Amino acid sequence: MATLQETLAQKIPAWREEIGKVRKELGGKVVSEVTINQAYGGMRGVKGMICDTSVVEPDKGLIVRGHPLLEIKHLWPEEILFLLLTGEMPDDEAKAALQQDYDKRAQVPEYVWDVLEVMPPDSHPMCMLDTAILVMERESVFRQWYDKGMKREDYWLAALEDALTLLARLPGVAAGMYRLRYNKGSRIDWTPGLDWGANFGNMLGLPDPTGSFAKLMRLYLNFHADHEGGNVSAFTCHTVGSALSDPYYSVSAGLNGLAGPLHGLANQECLSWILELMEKMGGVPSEEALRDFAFETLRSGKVVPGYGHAVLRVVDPRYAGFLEFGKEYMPTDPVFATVERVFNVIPKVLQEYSEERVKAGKAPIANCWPNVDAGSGALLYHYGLTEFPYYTVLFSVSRSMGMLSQLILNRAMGTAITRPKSVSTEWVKKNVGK
Ligand code: AMX
Repeated sequence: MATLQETLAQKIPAWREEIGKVRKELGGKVVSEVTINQAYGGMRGVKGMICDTSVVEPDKGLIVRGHPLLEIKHLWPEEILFLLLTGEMPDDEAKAALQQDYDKRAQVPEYVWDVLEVMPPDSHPMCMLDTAILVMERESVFRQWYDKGMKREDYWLAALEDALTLLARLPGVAAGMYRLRYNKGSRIDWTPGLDWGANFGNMLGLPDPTGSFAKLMRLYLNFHADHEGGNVSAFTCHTVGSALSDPYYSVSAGLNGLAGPLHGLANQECLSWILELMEKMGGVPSEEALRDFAFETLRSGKVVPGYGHAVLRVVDPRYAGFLEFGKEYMPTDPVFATVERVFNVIPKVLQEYSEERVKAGKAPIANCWPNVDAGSGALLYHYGLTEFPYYTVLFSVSRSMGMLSQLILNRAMGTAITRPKSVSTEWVKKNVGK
């Protein structure tokens, strides 16, 4: 089978033609209306952009290039990247070629460590990761080729070059940063011939005598890779990339969005919430105690982290997949047992609380089910990865695959610079409904 680069080169002309035809035939049709509530409410549900890598169906969850997530949970991250970009599964040869490509690019330059080592010791790991990515921007092939007058048709190729270098280095950057930030000793090198997920696990330096941590890393990196185009990180990366800012600038911008507690930082918050609960109850809490603790959280004006979603209206399949992993590899772990118990209790609590909110004239909680962040932290904790502020970095390494895939495809299709129209409250009062 052809390599990733060759497969894309074959497919892109046909995709361009297809999109050209769709725009010619349907360009003037309406896909969405926007209400005033949507305009004030984060554009929730407004269909205003195209993303072909994956879709999130409210009643099914993530579907990657037509494959429901739980049907492809066995895929390794390299295969997921190939699938996101091309719509096809790589054969063994194409997968090995991608792994060898990563081997060639994986060395993290020394200047990255020089910068990270002088950052204040209390820097948040997400800030360190973003800094490392921005520092490497000086190597952007996209920017160098652009400055030399690259043709528009080649934008995707230059973006792919940057994407592969960035993806090859991210596990080493993230793992080295972990060891630096948490005083774990010297850095561990990338092992040529070892896959991307297992390499990341290995470079973190956590003990893995049975190989199940490497399995978790592959699963984790698969599950977080993409979640269509409108979530904060993907949309931010898309917007910045649409100005032809290179992939380093674009991914770094997207990850700054992922660092927010309502988005990727929720996984850090989630496990702190679980451990606080366990500490207060002296171990795995009873369902009654858990219910009280949840109401205490809600009544103090906070959200229950790991529950709710802007699009999903069912249990997130990514949560279901992590739960299954936990049941197989750590069924008696008390933190995991608490996560399972939380799942028995919280949806009912949120439903009840939502009804109270509605009675008080507030919006209902649209989705009371767990999202991806409700369970992943407990699994990492089991393997000794106990530094919560680091969890969003793992999410980031994975989500970079989705953001970069979307960016490359957008450069290939010549997607225009993002520029929705905003209106003022005065304009709304004068013009709407008159
Ligand atoms: N606990 C308490 N209240 C919640 C809630 C939860 N888990 N989920 C939603 N609500 C509240 C909202 O805060 C909002 O209240 P407001 O009107 O007073 O501001 C109301 O319910 C309506 O919100 P919604 O339409 O159900 O959700 P949304 O699309 O506005 O927000 C999300 C979605 C994820 C931000 C929200 O459910 C939330 O804050 N969840 C907890 C944080 C979390 O787990 N984030 C991770 C999401 C996945 C990810 O991106 N990694």
